[in-house]
Amino acid sequence: MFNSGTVYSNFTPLVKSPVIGYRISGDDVLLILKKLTKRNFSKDHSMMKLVKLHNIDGTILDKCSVVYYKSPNSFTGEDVCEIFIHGSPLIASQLEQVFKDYKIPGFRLAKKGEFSFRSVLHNKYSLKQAKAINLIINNESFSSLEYNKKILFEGDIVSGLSPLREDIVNLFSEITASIDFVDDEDFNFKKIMKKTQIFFNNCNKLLHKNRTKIEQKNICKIMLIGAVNVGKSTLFNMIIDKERAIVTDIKGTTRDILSNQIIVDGKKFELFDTAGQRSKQGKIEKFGYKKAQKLSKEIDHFFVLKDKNTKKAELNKLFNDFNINKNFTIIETKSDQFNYNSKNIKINHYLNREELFRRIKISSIYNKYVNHKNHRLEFNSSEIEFLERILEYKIDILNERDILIIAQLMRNILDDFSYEFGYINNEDVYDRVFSNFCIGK
Ligand SMILES: Nc1nc2c(ncn2[C@@H]2O[C@H](COP(=O)(O)OP(=O)(O)OP(=O)(O)O)[C@@H](O)[C@H]2O)c(=O)[nH]1
Ligand SMILES: [Mg+2]
Repeated sequence: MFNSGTVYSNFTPLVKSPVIGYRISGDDVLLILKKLTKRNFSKDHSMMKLVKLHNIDGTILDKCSVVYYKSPNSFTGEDVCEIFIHGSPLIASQLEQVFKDYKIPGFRLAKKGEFSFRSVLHNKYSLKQAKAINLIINNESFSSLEYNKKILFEGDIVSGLSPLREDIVNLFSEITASIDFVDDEDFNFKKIMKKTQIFFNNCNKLLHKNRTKIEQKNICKIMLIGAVNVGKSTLFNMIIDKERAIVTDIKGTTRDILSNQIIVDGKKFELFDTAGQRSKQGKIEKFGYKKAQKLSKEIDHFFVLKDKNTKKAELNKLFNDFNINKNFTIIETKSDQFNYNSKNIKINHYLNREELFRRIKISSIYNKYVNHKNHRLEFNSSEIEFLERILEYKIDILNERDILIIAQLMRNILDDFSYEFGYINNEDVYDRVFSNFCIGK
């Protein structure tokens, strides 16, 4: 899957930002650093240096921080350097051009997960820990984040699969030891099968307990609806803290659904901005409004926005169109402009985010729909899939009468455990694992 050679990749996105980071790993790191900075780095292990990077023609490419990690004290176990250029995608492309211009044999862009793969190869991390790194980045919930951090920081031993692996090793030893005594009076087939059954039952129990915990809902979906021009997109942008939706005083500005996820006080939300409702919707607007209606089944809570111009009939139509029952909050907008004398929540676009969240009670809305208890997990999602695969052996083994075949099937399970933990190197397994990573990790 991966070849040797020195590899590089950006490890931050290539977008305008304060910094863009590049990582290089392999034997040629010092050579590359020398060419780039025109200075010697061999004694400067792990010190962050402010240096000038040079183009091939000697002109300055950037002035930035560089860290050099001397093998084996690096993430990959190889010589590594990290370069923090100014966050311009153009500088990044110039840097990559310089890398290409060096024409150093084997110096190339890293593949997905190649840095993590190398760290496994050089025993810096186990395969399970490398998988945990990927899951930490892609985590959906705080409970799985905590579980994966535990594996990464404390090692394979804390994985819920470790005790199960020990059970299968013991069971397998007992079965293979008994093979020679099949014809003896002492041979107790029933006893072995009983233990096998207990093993599978235990796997099953753990699987179900943890699967329900992992699948538990951890996001609250809120949709903003209301008449055109009422201020839905303004509120949407305020909540997500980005100028994502276009805001204008033209009625019918938003035509398609926009969605954005945010985390507020550790609580995850998905917000939906929608096309406004009005009697004379344009073709695209109507399409967008219908699309929002279709999505409404998946929505937990609606913010129904109104202002002084909103008619009762318009509100009724919204409640009908979106099939709203008790899951809504009426929000009166533009309170800087209009005087309201209702008990409804009132907002305006001058509020700061903290005050806005307090008024719209975003945190208690979350608690209403999501069980926000942090569960302690014994498995991560990839281990759950693994357990499901192991349980596929159950029926075949428990229905089998030939101890030799049972032993062979048990051997397969044991091998699967070893692949899962990376005790047996297998290119297919590595391929599967690291192809899920992002480039640069
Ligand atoms: N004075 C005042 N104007 C606001 C406030 N909120 C929004 N507006 C203005 O109202 C107009 C419409 O705002 P939008 O957020 O685009 O409204 P919308 O509901 O998304 O509109 P459509 O997408 O057309 O349905 C814009 O000119 C906003 O600047 C507010 O709190 N006070
Ligand atoms: Mg809008």
